[in-house]
Amino acid sequence: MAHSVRDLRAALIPWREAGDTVAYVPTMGALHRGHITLITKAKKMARRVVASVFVNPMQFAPNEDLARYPRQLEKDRDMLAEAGCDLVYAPTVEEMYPPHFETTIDPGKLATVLEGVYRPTHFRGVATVVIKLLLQILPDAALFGEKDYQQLLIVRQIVRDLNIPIHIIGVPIVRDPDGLALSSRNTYLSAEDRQRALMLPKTLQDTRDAVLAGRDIGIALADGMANLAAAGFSMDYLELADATTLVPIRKFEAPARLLAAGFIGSTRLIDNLAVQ
Ligand code: PAJ
Repeated sequence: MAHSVRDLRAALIPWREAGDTVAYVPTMGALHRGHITLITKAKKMARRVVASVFVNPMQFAPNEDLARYPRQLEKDRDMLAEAGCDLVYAPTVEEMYPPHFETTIDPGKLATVLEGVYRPTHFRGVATVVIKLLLQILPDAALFGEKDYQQLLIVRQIVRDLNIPIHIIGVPIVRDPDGLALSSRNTYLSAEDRQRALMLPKTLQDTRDAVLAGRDIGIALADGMANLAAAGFSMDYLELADATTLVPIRKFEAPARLLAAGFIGSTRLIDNLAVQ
């Protein structure tokens, strides 16, 4: 396990000298089967796999769950080793943000819609840490889950805009058998709240089916919002958007994406689904 840029680069040098390809999976730890799926996919793509575990303070707003975000580095390390990860990079906050740190990445338009409306500083924090991590590791490819669909699009945008020579690979959402998308934040849910949370994936499916059946999009979304509210959700949004620009659409055209975010109690959940 490396905790500094220096140790990280020392571990990478012999692999690069041997001509090994490197795939990279950034995480905030508290790993579950969704993260492990990214590792397994990375392992199939490259000779070496690096994962990072870093709970990035810059992407949490002051009122968010930074302090209570689950931390279990030992367990994460064991899970990563088991999945075939060759190196875990777990930098300290001081290593990533030393005194006098100033530079941040502004991802532009994509960061201002959907999540960006409710978490206006979030993607600046994500973008800054992801670009730092990519440049520290310089992998051939980096893998991101579609669970954070807007994040994936933003990373693609920045890598393209800044000519960063790394392939960005999107991986489909991994769900529990009952449909709930796996998330480190699911551990906050009581058994009862977890049951109510199932309305989120169900509503996405129902709304997708309604849209594909030709129902008016505004009405389908309003019905979905009503069902989620009835199940106990306090919703931030349920939106149908163009799958690449995230501009809301009211006349169906594929490829589109349904995206939703809302609270069950104090736990904020996000999910999304392709509509095509
Ligand atoms: P984290 O929430 O730990 O997620 C790490 C990666 O795992 C992300 O690419 C995320 O989309 C993916 N992931 C999480 N749950 C998933 C699921 N159920 N199915 C498929 N993929 C899933 O996303 C972050 O961390 C951070 O913002 C980070 C990119 C590490 C920057 O700090």
